[in-house]
Amino acid sequence: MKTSKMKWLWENMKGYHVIYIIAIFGAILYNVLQITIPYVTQHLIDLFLSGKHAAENLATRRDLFFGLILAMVGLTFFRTFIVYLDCMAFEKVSQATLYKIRNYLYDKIQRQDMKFYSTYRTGDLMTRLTGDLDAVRHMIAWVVRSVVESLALASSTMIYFFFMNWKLALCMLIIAPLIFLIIVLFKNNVAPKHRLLREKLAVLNTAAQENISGNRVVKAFAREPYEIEKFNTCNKDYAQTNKETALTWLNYFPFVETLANLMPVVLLAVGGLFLIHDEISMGQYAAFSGLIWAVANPMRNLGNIMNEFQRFNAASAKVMELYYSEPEIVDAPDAIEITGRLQGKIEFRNVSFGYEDSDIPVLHNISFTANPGETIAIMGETGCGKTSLIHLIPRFYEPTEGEILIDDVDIRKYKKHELRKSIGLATQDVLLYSDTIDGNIAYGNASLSLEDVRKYAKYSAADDFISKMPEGYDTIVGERGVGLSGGQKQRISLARALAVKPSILILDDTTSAVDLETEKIIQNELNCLDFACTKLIIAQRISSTRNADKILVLQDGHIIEAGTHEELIARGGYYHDVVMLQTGEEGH
Ligand code: DGT
Ligand code: MG
Repeated sequence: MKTSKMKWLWENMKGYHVIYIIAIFGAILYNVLQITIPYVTQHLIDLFLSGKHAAENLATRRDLFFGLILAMVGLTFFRTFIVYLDCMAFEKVSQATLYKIRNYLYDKIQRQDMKFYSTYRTGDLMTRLTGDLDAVRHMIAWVVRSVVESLALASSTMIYFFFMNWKLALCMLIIAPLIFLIIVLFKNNVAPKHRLLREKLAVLNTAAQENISGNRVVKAFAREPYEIEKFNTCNKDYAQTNKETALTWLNYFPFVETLANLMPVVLLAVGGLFLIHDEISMGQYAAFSGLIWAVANPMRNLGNIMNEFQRFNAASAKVMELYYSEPEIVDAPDAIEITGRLQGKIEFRNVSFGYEDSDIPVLHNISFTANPGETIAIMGETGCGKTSLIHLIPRFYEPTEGEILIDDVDIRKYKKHELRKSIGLATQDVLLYSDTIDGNIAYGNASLSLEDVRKYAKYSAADDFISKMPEGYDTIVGERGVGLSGGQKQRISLARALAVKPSILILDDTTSAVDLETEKIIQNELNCLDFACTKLIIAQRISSTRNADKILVLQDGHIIEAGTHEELIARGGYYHDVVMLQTGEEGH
């Protein structure tokens, strides 16, 4: 990562730089104001209480006496007011930055390739969007402010001390280097712990997320006790790491505390001697003593600040990784717009493919052509590469060799977004959103009227069962389509794919869970759609492939047979055997 974390943060605070700098100056101001009270006190003491002319001054300069007291009260109010405004400013900037980064990250995630989603686990991504980002916000709102406060308070006090008596001030500073040394040692020790803690949180979130999404499997296998135990282990692990991280400071704290507590001792010893020798006045001694906390406390606070800083360090590294991640499949600089509707001609030319994270090739030298309006059926045993093949068309993945052309143009030359809009895809693993059925069908085309939604539902033989539901198209389906049968979900997913009026319709085992009767209805409907499209249909049933213009049989990533139903039966190969098997068993 090229950009440093603080620079990255600063860049993301764009639009709020001025207010943030004002807020920082505000923090300096209200801390410097802290020392005005002891300053006034010092004068009060020297002039009116313990000085040589105290009694006389009290009698003759009463207005100054009250003036100084009034100034003290006024300054206190003024300071509180600034503190208030300052807190608001820090909060505002941090929230606004958080909002901006979170939106940006979400956007980034949306635009990633399929590979990204198999690399990052959902729980980890959620941690980045929540806990990690909060640590980043905390940096803006609290850590920076605390550093400024501590520095402003300690340094303005030290300046004041130096002005009163530089020798005494120097004596008090002797302790500072030792405290800094301890803080550096602490930092080196705690930094890896924060990184580990952050990892454990992601593991914990992943465990919770996977378990909640997979609740049906857990219940089906009665694995609740196992899952509870598994989560418990993660939770314990996280709690333990959290405790260890928090307790790290305790190893250093006694030394810092002892050193900080030595300050008043130095003041008492050296300051006392100076007082006896009239090097400082009683008022000055009182000022030293009244302000010693303003040097000691920031030093005590350094541990806390360092802790939070390391938390930010670990979290921001994760956030920035996502922030700067780029999809690998991008538009070419001269990518062409798809102006009208695509004809829908698909051509695979010697396409080979393998997933990056595995060495096993999945597709070998695939070549075929689907002419506009044709139906191509793809068949083959499970794991032979059917889904992988169709995922190359919307450029979810890039072929390792060969090229894919749509309307005689290499798909890499199209704008990715537009290419995908021309394709209607009903995936094998149906996912419906927690929305109404109407909303789910119109997902790719939000401007669709209910009438049109119904039309597409009719094409996919879904209108009947949807209309029978008490709330019809307004029925809200649960997360991932809970509340619907497998076949019902498939039909809604088919309607969704049709609703974008694609030039290319891809159905990945979309009718596998519907009964033969309904499947037949769907096939008839697909033949009389009110728009032209090329169809690629992955199916295992002969009833789905029979009427295709071409059937491709895939085996271990190779096309082993290609032709029409009749041609392939005549060939007596794999397809022939499947036909025999299915018609024999199904009695057709
Ligand atoms: P199906 O749906 O069970 O009938 O099988 P197909 O033909 O759709 O198989 P497909 O294309 O999903 O998988 C082909 C091979 O590729 C199989 O060995 C599993 C592997 N594979 C699938 N998806 C991924 C992936 O995301 N990453 C890796 N590394 N391998 C994958
Ligand atoms: Mg598949």
